Amino acid sequence: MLKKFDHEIYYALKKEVEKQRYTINLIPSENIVSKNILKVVGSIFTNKYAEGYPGRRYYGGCKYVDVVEKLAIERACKLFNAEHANVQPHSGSQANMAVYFSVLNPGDKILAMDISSGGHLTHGVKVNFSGMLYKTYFYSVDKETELIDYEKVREIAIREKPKIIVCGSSSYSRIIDFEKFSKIAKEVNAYLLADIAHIAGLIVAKLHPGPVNFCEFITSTTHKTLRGPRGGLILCKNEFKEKIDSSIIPGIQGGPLVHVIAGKAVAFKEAMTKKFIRYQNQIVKNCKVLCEEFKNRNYRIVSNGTDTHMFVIDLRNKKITGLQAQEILEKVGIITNKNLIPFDKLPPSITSGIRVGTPCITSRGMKEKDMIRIVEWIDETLKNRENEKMLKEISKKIRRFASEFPIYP
Ligand code: DSN
Repeated sequence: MLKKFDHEIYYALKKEVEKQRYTINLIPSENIVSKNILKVVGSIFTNKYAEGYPGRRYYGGCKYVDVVEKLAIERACKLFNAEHANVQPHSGSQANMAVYFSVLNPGDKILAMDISSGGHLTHGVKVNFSGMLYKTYFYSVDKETELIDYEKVREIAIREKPKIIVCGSSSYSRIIDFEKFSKIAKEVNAYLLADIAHIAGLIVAKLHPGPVNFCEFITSTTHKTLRGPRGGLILCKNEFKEKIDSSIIPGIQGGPLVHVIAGKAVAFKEAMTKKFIRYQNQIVKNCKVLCEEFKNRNYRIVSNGTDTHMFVIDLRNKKITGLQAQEILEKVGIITNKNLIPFDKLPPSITSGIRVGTPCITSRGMKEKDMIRIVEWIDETLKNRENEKMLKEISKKIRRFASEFPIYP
């Protein structure tokens, strides 16, 4: 029994379960997996080594592992209408690394969105391998509209001639026009990589246009809107199949996490159901209400709205930093993450904003009317942040409210 053998880990797990049950999680990159996914990810597939690919492994005993990985590949291709899928990346970062390693040489140029506009560490940030190995150039959102300025992207692409252009983001809340990116990439003879980690579920539900017809490479995580286990995924055209597969192994990974691949396969199957499509629609409906409610209470939303599952709130007019807001909200049981706003003057460790989203709370069954209450509590908390008594009251209400929604959907 874990409780007896390792009480410290048992205790942390018990407290994490309580925390997930009694709090409201607005982190847009997190979600809640189904019991079926939990079951396979916690299964004895974790015991198995399976370096290689189905039918060509470096280990014996891979008969059932092959079944699992083949199913995961077939389902991923069907779900996204892709020619080839590699389901082995341990994370989104590994997926991006494998794409770069498959077609770039050290010193080649990458053009991607800058981090304060919504880009990701692996999109060429200096402190990341992608910024260390490659020459990186960034496009930003427009200062006024805070939308991607495709003309500017084109200008930089023509000037710098990158070998790859990356589109996709961690905090851009608007539709990304993959077709426009594709035209720019073709004009400068660059590869196009769409990192759809955040919006993969929305793409499946056709709530966001899909990139398959426009990009050589697509990377994703499987645990955000897609609601699978923590992991990565690469989709590509058949012509890049060998390059991508050998980029993962032997290039950058060893043994695949078979238990996680099994979880991915189940998640892809779940994503083919009508229930999943309804869920995605509800995510977006909830997010719009959440966003409008913040606007009604005089919060400035980056780009003035959202088309997706998330948005970033600029807190400067509330005289509070992202870090302070994150901490005070956590105190009452609302989990968010501090986030840079475009052209932020504060560092990433402090930030002027917070990022919020609805995948997790929608998985728990919360609806539009619940969004209104959540914004009310956030607003009351930030306004009364010095008032301990008031914070305790709010915290009790949130605990009672959250406990009504299941954490095992
Ligand atoms: N950590 C992810 C997110 O929160 O968006 C990106 O890697």
